[in-house]
Amino acid sequence: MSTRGVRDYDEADLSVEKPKTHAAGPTAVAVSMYRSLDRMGPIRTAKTLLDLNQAEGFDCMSCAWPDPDPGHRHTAEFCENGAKAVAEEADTRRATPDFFARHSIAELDSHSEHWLGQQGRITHPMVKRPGGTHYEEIDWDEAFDLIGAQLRALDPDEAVFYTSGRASNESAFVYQLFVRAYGTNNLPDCSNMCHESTSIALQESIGIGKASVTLDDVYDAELIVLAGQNPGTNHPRMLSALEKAKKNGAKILAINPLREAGLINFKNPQTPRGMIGPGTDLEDLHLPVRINGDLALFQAFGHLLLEWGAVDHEFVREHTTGFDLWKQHIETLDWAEVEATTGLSRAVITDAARMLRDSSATVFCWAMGITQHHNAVNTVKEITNLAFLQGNIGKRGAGLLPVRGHSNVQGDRTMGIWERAPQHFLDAIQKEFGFDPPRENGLDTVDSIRAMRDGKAHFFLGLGGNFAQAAPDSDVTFQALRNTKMTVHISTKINRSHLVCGDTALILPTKGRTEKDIQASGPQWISVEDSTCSVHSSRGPLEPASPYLKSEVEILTRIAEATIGDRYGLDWKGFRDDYRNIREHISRVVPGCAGYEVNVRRPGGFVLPHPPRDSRTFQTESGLGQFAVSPIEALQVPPKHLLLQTFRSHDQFNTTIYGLSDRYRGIEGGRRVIFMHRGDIAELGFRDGDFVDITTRWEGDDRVRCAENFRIVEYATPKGSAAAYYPETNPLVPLDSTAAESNCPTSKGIVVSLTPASARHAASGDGQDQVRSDEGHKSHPQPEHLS
Ligand SMILES: Nc1nc2c(c(=O)[nH]1)N[C@H]1C(S)=C(S)[C@@H](COP(=O)(O)OP(=O)(O)OC[C@H]3O[C@@H](n4cnc5c(=O)[nH]c(N)nc54)[C@H](O)[C@@H]3O)O[C@H]1N2
Ligand SMILES: Nc1nc2c(c(=O)[nH]1)N[C@H]1C(S)=C(S)[C@@H](COP(=O)(O)OP(=O)(O)OC[C@H]3O[C@@H](n4cnc5c(=O)[nH]c(N)nc54)[C@H](O)[C@@H]3O)O[C@H]1N2
Ligand SMILES: [Mo]
Repeated sequence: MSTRGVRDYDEADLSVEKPKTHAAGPTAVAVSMYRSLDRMGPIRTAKTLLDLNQAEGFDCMSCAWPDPDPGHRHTAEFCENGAKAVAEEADTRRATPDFFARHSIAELDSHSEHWLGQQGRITHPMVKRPGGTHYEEIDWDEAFDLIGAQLRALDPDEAVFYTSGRASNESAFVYQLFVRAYGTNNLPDCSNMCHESTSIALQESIGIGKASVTLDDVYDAELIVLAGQNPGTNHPRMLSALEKAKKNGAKILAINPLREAGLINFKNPQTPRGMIGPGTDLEDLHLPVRINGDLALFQAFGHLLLEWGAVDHEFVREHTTGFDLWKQHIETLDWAEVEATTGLSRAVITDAARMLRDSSATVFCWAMGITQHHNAVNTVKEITNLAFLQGNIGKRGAGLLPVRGHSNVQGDRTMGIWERAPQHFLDAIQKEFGFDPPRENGLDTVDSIRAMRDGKAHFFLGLGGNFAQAAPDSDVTFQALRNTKMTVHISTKINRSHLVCGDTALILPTKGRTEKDIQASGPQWISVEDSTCSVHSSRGPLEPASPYLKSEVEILTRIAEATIGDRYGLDWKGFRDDYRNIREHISRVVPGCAGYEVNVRRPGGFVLPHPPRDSRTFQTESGLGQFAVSPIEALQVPPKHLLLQTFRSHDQFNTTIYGLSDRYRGIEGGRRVIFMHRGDIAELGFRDGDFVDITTRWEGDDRVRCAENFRIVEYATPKGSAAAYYPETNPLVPLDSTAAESNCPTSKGIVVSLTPASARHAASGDGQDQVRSDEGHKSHPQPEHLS
């Protein structure tokens, strides 16, 4: 049995309390300040936090939630988790060549992701040579030469170029240009594991894969639907927007297996009411949907709205196609199937549908609870059907709002980081640079893993991110990466991906968004796009963590020079010397970016065009909004099995584990927990507090996937629906279990069974490197392979 148990705490330190019924408030401020001062000290704390999300400051790297207009920002325009993200990057600790000399790669690999991140910022470029046991310092020039030589020895389609959504527009544009000039479209990104289902669905139904609202629409909405999203933790600044909407009279409908604290009540730290008063109640109705019940639920809403005649006939007639077919399908709805799939009664579904009926301006928000399922693309299309039905597109206070994850994941796509970039984008590249980029689709994340596993790709470059730990099926992904000739990571801090290496492995340390970037022509700034298509500039206030760091643009252009030299006359030096040269090309290649340099420098930036939002026009095949018909598909769960969703705690950013406090859900001092319904615990013969191993049941292959030693926590989740944290549970997500059409891993819908833990209280470490968790507990690093 192959398992991997990343443990960074001692079970004895894990405590479970009652979940909270409000988010933010004084505790959030205290935690922000404590973490910031602890990691950065007082001067850097003041320098960074006062600059964060200000018009002339830097963009928060935590999430992609939009900023208010420049005139309406607070002195402290950030949230607890934004402060933690800044503290994590502006960390004063350093992982120097000396550190790497003291710790072999195997030893580092025995530590948890939390511990790795605590070692501080990487200061020098590092290499692991073939057969080597340690990373050693390498000269930048030699590093670029090694990469260039390796890439020139390969067929371009044998190389994989990954991007994590923190990269700026400038680095993303340069990166995709290099990769295409080199000769491949193998540009997988984190979006492939995230909102890909949204992009595919919206592209088909409204002709553009992005949100159709502005922040003002959220403020003006009469109803806000929050489906499969936990804003209190993952988009905390969204709570201020929801509060404002509530003050303006909006209602909130939350659709989530869990009653997340951030959906219940918000204590806004910017207001006295939030600091010492009762806060603002947010949700008006919470539907504790069974995992993956959303498609059936949205169809039931459609059914009731049709029955009640709550239809914007003019919008449907003028702007959409496919209504009649959809209507026929929806009218035959089987309520018994809906109730079984959603775990909700017809009565409560009807209450929720009334909220839709009574609203003339609804904003639909969603995130990973919707997109990471087998039927995710269809679910997003069903949300869009509902928006069409009531004309909630291109109308004030209404629209579709897929809430993006990484702070610039949307911008990276706009700049061409896409393994299936549209032909018109490739045409524009050809026209601008005079070479014909490859036209066939490249590999996405899952296909890249398959290609490396099968010996068809031999090179992996990661522009940020933590591919090894973020991708599904950890054992398969690790093996795939280890199969390669070379892995290269452009990173700020040590993570698992540096330890799961190819024959040669390179770590290229880069400047983060908090840091100054000075090039030949002087200080540079970069630009990013948020969830609502708003593009603006960002400049860091701090001195870089080490004098040896290079910016992402510098690193990428040097790799390009070392690989393809001046092929096609591309002026890589000009790009890095002055980022204005990059933006000039962006202004001619990327749709909607004419005048980019000027527009993006305006305070608050500019908003990219969005035809459905701006003029109710749809660049779909039919030129109209496309109603879609989808069969209800329910995940089949055999007796004695559960559906497991893998989600985020309040103290992490994806694979970066800030600390061990999932405060809102009452978990402190540990992460290996599985949240379960009381009835399931009893029926499976366990008790709250028992330790279990989790095993995946999947028909796609006969591989046994197991994650060991999780403590059962009784929790208010629908019967049959369980939850545990990512990335500890990634070994359980089968590589080939992906969403139809989008190929996004089904991280929110895994069928699992539980057995009593086999490795309970395994050896408690070597005693040398005690990890200090943020709550002051002592915990011990433990071997990851517990067998
Ligand atoms: N602090 C912080 N901020 C972040 C991140 C982070 O890790 N930390 N990550 C960033 C990234 S990349 C992303 S993509 C976003 C993620 O933001 P979210 O999508 O909010 O993240 P998850 O924790 O995956 O939470 C998904 C929510 O969906 C619910 N859910 C699970 N399954 C279902 C289902 O079948 N139906 C419904 N209706 N709900 C379901 C879960 O209970 C949970 O509340 O956040 C971004 N912002
Ligand atoms: N089971 C399960 N798996 C999931 C998910 C889930 O919900 N469940 N969610 C999926 C989602 S939504 C996403 S987006 C992916 C996330 O996948 P990734 O984006 O690959 O992962 P992150 O953890 O965000 O990447 C963190 C690393 O980025 C590097 N980094 C930080 N700042 C910078 C910078 O400024 N520049 C550079 N170059 N590097 C930097 C640091 O070295 C850090 O270790 O994971 C996916 N995987
Ligand atoms: Mo994401």
